[in-house]
Amino acid sequence: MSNAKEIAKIIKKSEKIVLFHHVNPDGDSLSSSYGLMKAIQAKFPNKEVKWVANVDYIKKNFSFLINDFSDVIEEVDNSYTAIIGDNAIKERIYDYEKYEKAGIKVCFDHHRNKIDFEFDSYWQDYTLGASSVQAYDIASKLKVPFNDHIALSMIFGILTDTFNFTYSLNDTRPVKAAMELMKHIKTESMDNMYKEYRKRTKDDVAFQAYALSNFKIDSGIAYLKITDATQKRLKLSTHQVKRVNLIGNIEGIHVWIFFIEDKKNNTINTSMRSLGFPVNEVSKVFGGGGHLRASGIKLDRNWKEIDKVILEIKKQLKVYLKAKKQNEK
Ligand SMILES: [Mn+2]
Repeated sequence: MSNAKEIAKIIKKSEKIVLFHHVNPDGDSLSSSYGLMKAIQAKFPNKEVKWVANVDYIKKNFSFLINDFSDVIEEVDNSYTAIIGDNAIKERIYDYEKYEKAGIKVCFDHHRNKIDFEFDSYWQDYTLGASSVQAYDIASKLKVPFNDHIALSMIFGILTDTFNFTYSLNDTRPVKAAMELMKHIKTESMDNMYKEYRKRTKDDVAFQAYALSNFKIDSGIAYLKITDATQKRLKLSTHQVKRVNLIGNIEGIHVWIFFIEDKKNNTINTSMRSLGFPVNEVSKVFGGGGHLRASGIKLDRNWKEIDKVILEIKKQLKVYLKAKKQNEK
């Protein structure tokens, strides 16, 4: 198993480096790719440090943070060292065909899944709330001269993946990394980032109203089915409706789920959250993955499939609650 020091060493030795993000990048994926790229560039201005990126997607969703795409490249060959963070699944790399061509392959990730592609260096730490903390560790091993933009680009993933530290619980590492980065961030930049990131459209609010009035409760499980027709009616994309925590943390509820129909890909995308019940164990049964308290599955597009998931949760929840009760005695 690799670590920040080893990855920093590889970066030092490489003259050409290319960063990758995962499919549909979130804040953590962007901090682990774009943020780390900016950090490496600042430290090594003579190295060629590039990015493979889904420009349209990022422009559409993260223009408040990223609007310079001059480092995006279309071709990768074996003269490059490729780095992917926040993901160790081949299928989820944007895009794996290019990653595969690199001469040296580096991966750092905070998911529980085992890596499923060839690599030269792999650092997995699933106890961390965000891969951006790993990216920060690598950058600090390299003694990067942080500035406002680099620090903001790296803290973004820490704040979003830990939900402002509520998911990282008493782990001091995300807080420490954020503290160090924050020293370089201007108040206006932080303010603007939060304002933009938390912005809700009227359509978002309409969806929230829908979600809160239509979710179902069954034996300690709260869930909402979001059909393609509903998404069309509420003018939302499958990506925008991924706000499962809208129905989270309700008293007496152990698991909360969104079942989102994705007509284009012929799937029902399932997002599960919990307060400690290992939802990733349920995901595994259906070929999904993720974290203990946050996990997902891609089901076939047949609403009967969701009954199977609910049934499996009921089965596992019974065992979990029984064990928990015994522990409390
Ligand atoms: Mn992440």
